[in-house]
Amino acid sequence: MKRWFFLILAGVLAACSTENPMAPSPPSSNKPPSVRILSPVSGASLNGTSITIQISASDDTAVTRLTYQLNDAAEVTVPINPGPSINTSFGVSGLRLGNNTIVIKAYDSAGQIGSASLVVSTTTGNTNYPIPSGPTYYVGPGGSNANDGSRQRPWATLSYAVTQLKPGYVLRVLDGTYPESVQITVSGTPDQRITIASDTRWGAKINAQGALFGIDVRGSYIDIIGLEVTNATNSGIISWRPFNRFLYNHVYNIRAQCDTNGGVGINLGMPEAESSLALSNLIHDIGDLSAGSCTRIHGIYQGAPRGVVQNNIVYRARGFGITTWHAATAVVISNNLSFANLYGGISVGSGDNTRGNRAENFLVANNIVVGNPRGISEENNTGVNRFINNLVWNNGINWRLQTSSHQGSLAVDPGFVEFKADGSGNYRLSSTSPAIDRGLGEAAPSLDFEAGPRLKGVAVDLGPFEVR
Ligand SMILES: [Ca+2]
Ligand SMILES: [Ca+2]
Repeated sequence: MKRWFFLILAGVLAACSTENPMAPSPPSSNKPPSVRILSPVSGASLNGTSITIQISASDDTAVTRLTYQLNDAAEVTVPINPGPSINTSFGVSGLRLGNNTIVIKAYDSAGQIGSASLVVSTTTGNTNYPIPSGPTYYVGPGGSNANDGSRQRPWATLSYAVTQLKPGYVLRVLDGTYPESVQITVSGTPDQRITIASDTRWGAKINAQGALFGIDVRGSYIDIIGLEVTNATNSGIISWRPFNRFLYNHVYNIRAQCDTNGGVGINLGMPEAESSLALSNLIHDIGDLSAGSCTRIHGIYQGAPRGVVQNNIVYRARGFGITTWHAATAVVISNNLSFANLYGGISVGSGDNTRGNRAENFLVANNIVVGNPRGISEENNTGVNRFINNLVWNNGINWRLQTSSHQGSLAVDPGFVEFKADGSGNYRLSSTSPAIDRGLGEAAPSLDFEAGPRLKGVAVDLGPFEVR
């Protein structure tokens, strides 16, 4: 049995190995190298965003260079000692959700190429999200701002790297700690957004070291993806301009004071910051909890028209988990989980408004709001809003609406795998949860908190995780 297994395996590997038909005609005595991928097997499925690949390569003279290409990105050179026979393993990171194609090439001194390829798929692990393609640059620990920004020669600081970005560019932030407050003044365009993405989810850690802001976005059409942000004293992330998006980030330990400035985890509170998106972020411990509640310190703050707040997990803010104020109107707040905040779970309101509008035409749906003094409320200047299919449970008062009514609400235990108020629980829905398939499709984004499909089963689930 072992023998036929290895024969089949050898056949598969041979089928994956191809010679480059475009190579110049060599002397007949000099043949191209050959490459075999020893692991993983093609078609492998894995969690996470990086893998180790083991290969062997050989040549009749010597293999002089080895490279890999991930999903048609630029070739990356793998360090080797040239020789007729190479056995080595190397890491490939930055895998995207779903299928990834990796092509490995071995060169000989005549420039002839042998190659092999494999396809691996990543599942809905905790570290996945899609990163767009485009001209891609890198910043990483041990880099230098005198480098060219390639993966092999990354820049050193985010503050420098962001000044090099143009519309359509992607900046990948390699895993490590960045003791910086990063201000972004460049802008993308509607068709050519600028992306700043951690190479793996939460692997790139921005420590603001007591500065007001961790990430301070003064441009437009900017996407911030997958970063950890801590130790700001006003806002972890703040956006001053319209059309910015904040996805899959982890913002916590924001040491805001309960003064007139207050503080926020993700601050989209400026009346000019319209049409901004906060999706699938984890936000917690905003303000000094031991000092009690404060209505100026929140998890996510929307202050402009047409914002979207979806799939976020927010807990332990001194004020509201999610709140709107200033010129907020026609905001969508859906599929969030907000718990254990010191003032309230989700509030819809406007005030101090320079644009003359009020909080109306909101869609607040599919949220789970648990264990706050107030569950879901309307505050100050509000009109008619839609509150549909929300689950509110164990709040001091579940509902406090003033100009709207709610439909399809549940007031039952959501049936998490494990609820803990300190954030150490597992907030996926258990198989018997009443929140499964209870969501309004109109309000749901296309992906869930883990960048898995938002719709499974007959309808979307409530809260940030789609479980079945
Ligand atoms: Ca050769
Ligand atoms: Ca479902």
